[in-house]
Amino acid sequence: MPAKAFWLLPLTMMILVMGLFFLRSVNKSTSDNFATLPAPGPAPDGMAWIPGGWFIMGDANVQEADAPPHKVGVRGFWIDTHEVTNAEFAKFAAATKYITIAERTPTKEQFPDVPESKLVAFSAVFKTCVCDAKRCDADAENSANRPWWEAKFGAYWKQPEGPGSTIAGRENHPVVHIAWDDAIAYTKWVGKRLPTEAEWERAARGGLAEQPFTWGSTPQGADGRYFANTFQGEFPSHDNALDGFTATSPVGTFPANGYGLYDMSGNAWEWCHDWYQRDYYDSSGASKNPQGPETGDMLGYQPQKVRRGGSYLCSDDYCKRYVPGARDKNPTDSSACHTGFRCAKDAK
Ligand SMILES: [Ca+2]
Ligand SMILES: [Ca+2]
Repeated sequence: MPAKAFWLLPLTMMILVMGLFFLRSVNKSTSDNFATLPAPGPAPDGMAWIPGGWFIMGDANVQEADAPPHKVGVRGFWIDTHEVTNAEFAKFAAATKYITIAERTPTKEQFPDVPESKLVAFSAVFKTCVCDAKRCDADAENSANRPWWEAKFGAYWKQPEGPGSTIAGRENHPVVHIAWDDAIAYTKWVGKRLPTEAEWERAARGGLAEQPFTWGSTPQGADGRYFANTFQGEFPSHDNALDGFTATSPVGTFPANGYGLYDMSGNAWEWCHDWYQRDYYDSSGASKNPQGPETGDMLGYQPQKVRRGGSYLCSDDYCKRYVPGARDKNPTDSSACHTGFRCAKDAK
């Protein structure tokens, strides 16, 4: 065989293989380019379009579980512009006669170590207390053991502070004392779903890249300006309420982020679809439309789901988790005075 012919076959093969790789990369970059997709139609009532695209998810400066920041892509989707309110949840409860987890007597399976006589319906209510929060945090085996939490009989969404309290006058505040299972029941009723953790963070960042806050880089309180309902002062002993609120605030009180969403920082924590694993980001890497791990880290006997955004109890001196990259978690049946949700919806 002539020398030229001898090289012709492998050369042709090499060109073919390179061509295939080139075509594959062109297809990949086209299909990954979610960002150019416009809203598929008029926004459903009370929702905003979050354009798909790649973004840097996570935060290296708050907790280990939020790091490392990594590249994630999500498809475009709809999300509620505000947290689900008491008025909205009341319609659902009236129409379906739904009883929230906080109203139900817990079972022996949920709390195997609690005597049956002490199993009563309850929810977690915050109480001001004088203690060293960081020291308490280090000593507590789990979040329920921290002294600023009280397992309060009779506390639920209609009685946020327990028996005798009411949501009258707070119809436009986020509904709280909502367990993950309750949020799912509501989303099904309204024909929506919970956002994934990646969708939630994409939405919270409001189109800003790698900024510490949902509104940019200006700290809370700079020049007396407050961008979210959080906790000022010394946690958990004294809330100065320089932002105007010691508990929940009406949704939409603070400025919207770049996508027109309110309270993505603070006010009420918001449940997400995903199971929570503390080290999930170590293994998840760059991914498209991540749905979270197969199950969650355990708290006692139960795996935990993700919640996001922080609440009116987040403070700079103890828990700065009102930033868009910070994560939190709780079991699906746990509820508290600072936890609610908002809904998402697929583009159809
Ligand atoms: Ca506040
Ligand atoms: Ca919120």
